[in-house]
Amino acid sequence: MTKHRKLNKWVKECAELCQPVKIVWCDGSEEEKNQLEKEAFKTGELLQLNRKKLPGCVFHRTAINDVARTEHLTYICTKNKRDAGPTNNWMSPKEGYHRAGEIFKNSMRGRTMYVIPFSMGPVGSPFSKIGIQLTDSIYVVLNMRIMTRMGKPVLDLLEKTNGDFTRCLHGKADLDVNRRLVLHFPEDNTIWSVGSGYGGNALLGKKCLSLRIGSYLGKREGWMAEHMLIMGIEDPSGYIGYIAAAFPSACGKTNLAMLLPPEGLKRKGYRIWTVGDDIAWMRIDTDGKLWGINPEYGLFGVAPGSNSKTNPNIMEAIKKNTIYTNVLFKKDKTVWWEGGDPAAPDEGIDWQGNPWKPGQVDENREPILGSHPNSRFTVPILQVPSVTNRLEHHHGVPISAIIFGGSRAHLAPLVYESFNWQHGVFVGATMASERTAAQFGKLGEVRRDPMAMLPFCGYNMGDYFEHWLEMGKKMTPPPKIFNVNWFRKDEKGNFLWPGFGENLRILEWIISRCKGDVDAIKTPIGYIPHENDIDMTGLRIPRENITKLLTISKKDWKQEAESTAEFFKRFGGDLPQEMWKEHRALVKRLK
Ligand code: OXD
Ligand code: MN
Repeated sequence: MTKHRKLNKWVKECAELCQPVKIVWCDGSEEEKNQLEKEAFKTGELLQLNRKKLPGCVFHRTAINDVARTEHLTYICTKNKRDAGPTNNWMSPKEGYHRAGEIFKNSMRGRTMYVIPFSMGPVGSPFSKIGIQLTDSIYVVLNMRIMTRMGKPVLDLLEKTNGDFTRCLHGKADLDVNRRLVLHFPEDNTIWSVGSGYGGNALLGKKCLSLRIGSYLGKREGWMAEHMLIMGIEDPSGYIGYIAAAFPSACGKTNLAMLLPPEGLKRKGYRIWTVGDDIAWMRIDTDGKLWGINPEYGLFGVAPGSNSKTNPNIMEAIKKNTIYTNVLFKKDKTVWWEGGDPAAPDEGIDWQGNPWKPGQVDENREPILGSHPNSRFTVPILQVPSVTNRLEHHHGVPISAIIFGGSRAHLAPLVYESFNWQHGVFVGATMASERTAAQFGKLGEVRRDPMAMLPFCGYNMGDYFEHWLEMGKKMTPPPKIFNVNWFRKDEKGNFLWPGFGENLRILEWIISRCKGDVDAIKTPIGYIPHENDIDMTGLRIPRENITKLLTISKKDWKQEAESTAEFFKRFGGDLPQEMWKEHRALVKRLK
């Protein structure tokens, strides 16, 4: 119970629909956590991991058909279809409430409904938003406890201000993919997710609130909710420049956000400060500049491929108080995943709960994986050694540069800078990645993912580009916008750039550009660095690699311009004219 009348009424309505045996208001305390874990150990929802080697860590397996976000079951429910735009699935609010309501009906019989008050962003900051999630999953409560600021202080604040909140109703129902829906009602500030226990579908503060509802609120209230990491780059003088960077899912945002400076730059005094690895909320402050916060409080990262070389900071962070999902369970009650360290154990229980040994193959002679490719760890961001000390700062950090990136084997140079904000918005709107062997579909096929927001924009993407353009006009001055491509290959198919910590060399150039310390070469697509301006201290790669990495083929870019025109046509009259203007200007420069 709460003094907040609207909240009480809504919880009551949801309970009438779902019929739980009991309602528990979560306070976020340590005792509550222990109690929930104990219950979940009893039912097998969670397994206790080795208390000595992984103190405070627990293990969870999702249902086998419930291991990733289900974009085809994710909808934006607005009165007018036009407002969801051509890139979102749409349903009318009436149909949405009806269809999901049928699945929610009586779905919590015999279960407890937990009420989770949570704040995205520091509690009480004018940048933050409060949500209340109702759920019948202990796993979800424990994850929300890490991923958000959760519990009594949030409820107290909501009561004190009698404020509004995002209504987030979640239920596992029967975890049947045919009875699963993830619905967003931006006009009602409401999210209904039913039939999935997977993080991206079930932790409603993350993609659903912070990006889909957040982007809608951002448009309405004049700020930006973006699928971006935020990091600070401290140079030897002690100056910290902050960047926000958008990459499509699975392009290494988590690794970049907490990279370890390579030896040569570390010795000079460079340091990285991690603000966030997935989501940025950015506003114009009283100084006319763009400031950003990470609304989350934890990381929900992909385990496979994480090891002490690719991301030493995360390996340190996940040694305690971490929830592991769908990884390999080892005999000594620790965990392992493909591409983890050390090498594969002799045996274990795989993510599906079957006995596992390395080298086993299935009936198609494909290796049987110990961990699911989308297996995850949930860890408090405060455990990351490189975490910023400004996490609780109510205004966040000043953003000097915005970076877009994708994975292009041949087209895009290692880095280029847009001519101005409007051109930068065009660069973001045409962002793309090529499919790798790990993805379903034709190899090398280009997938457009504007600002890495394609699955996460809660309204018409044409209006979203318009909003970006409007924001640019209000800032004095707006941040510079860059594009990076760590994934360029030579004729033989070898990567030209080592990536990982070495990416700092490019971030260093970007910050230098923002400070006005270096000039650059003008090309038809934007400004690129003089080769000598990239700090190569301690990195030995052939000089010709750098030349190749910065080459711009007019022929390839003309082809790219044709492909972006095709993409733009999907938006019809909803696309701002400025985007076509930038397109025409690019084609002209390429002549
Ligand atoms: C994520 C995603 O899980 O982008 O962060 O899919
Ligand atoms: Mn993401």
